[in-house]
Amino acid sequence: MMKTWFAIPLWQRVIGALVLGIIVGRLWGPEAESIKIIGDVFVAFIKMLVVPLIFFSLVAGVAAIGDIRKLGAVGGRAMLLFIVSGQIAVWLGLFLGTVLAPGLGVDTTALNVGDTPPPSETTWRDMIMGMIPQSPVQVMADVNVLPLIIFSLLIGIGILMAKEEGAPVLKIFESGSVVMQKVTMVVMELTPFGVFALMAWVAGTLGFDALAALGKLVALNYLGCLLIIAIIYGGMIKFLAKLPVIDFFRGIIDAIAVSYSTASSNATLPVTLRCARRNLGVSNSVASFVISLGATINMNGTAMYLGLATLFGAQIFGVDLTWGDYFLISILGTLGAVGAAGIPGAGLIMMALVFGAVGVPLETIAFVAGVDRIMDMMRTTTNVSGDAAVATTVAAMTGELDRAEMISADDV
Ligand code: DAS
Repeated sequence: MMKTWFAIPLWQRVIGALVLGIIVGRLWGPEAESIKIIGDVFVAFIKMLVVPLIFFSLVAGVAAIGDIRKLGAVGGRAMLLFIVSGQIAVWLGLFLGTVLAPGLGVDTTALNVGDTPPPSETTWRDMIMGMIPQSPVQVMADVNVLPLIIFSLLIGIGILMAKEEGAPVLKIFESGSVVMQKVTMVVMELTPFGVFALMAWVAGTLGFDALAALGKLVALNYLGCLLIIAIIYGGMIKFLAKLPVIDFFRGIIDAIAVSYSTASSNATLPVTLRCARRNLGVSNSVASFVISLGATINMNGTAMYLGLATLFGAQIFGVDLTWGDYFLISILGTLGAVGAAGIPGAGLIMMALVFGAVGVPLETIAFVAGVDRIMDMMRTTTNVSGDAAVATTVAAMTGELDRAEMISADDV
């Protein structure tokens, strides 16, 4: 029985749990709330992952650069493209969430979610001082992710500068990052049970309005990702790398297929590297540096989703957001995407970071967890396509691209 269960791919178990949860919820009605505790346990385990996952995967990702001098021509261009595309992505998510408002019209009073206290009015000075990890352990205890990300980046850079003397510490973070990914995979095995309970709760308590809103959120997630791939990455290849766009996407088709089915940038990494080197003619050094770093910190599909999902949560729970909140979401959404590890469910984990800062109830995570895997598959495809697009563009700009190697449309 157990063998059969685990023989079924997780995403198929999750979708089955989602459908079954909706059916049971519609039949059971509001009493379905009695099994919500199963979903709450699932979400609690997800929140448990935030701090260790960011800390180990970000330190290991930065330290994997290997040589701080690499942060020069190639690294500088890659980081600039990562940051600019990440900002455009998160603002696209905010735009789609504002204009198409997937969360409007859902009456969540039945969920008895208390009014989330609006975040205390913080001055700019407080915000800047709040970003400094004065007490790293306190920052972790408070799950204060912004200073945690800054602390992690500094540790990674410190390891780079320490060179051989930093090697033992680097080993700890490299294995720690692998261990945390395995722990996350274990937690993700709870997904079908959490999804079943949460979808039964939502369907039984809120009915079709809520399900329709979730359907709209999934559709906007896909629309946002497709716009990023077509416009941001297509534009990068056409106008910066000055290469045929169709040849680029043909060259990464294997990485697209693997990223969509695994919902994991890390699992797709070997395929993305092979596509970049073999089909796109990117040099070994640029491909391994930019794509490995990108798999850790360049997640534009996730950044877009964090903007979109925060507006969804604000809409279903009636939280008014100011322009200052939008700006904060754009910063935290980008940093959340930087901190997210390339594993299934990373975007769901990072939602806690953004919601808390603008007063959106964390119950939104439970509300959307049921459909997250379907969205994660597309977010990951977007993230991986972005890693390949930046590597190809940086290689073309620094003379590290062998155009003769590039797959052409008429290749069989
Ligand atoms: N699954 C993550 C990745 O591997 C993306 C996400 O969860 O948003 O890129």
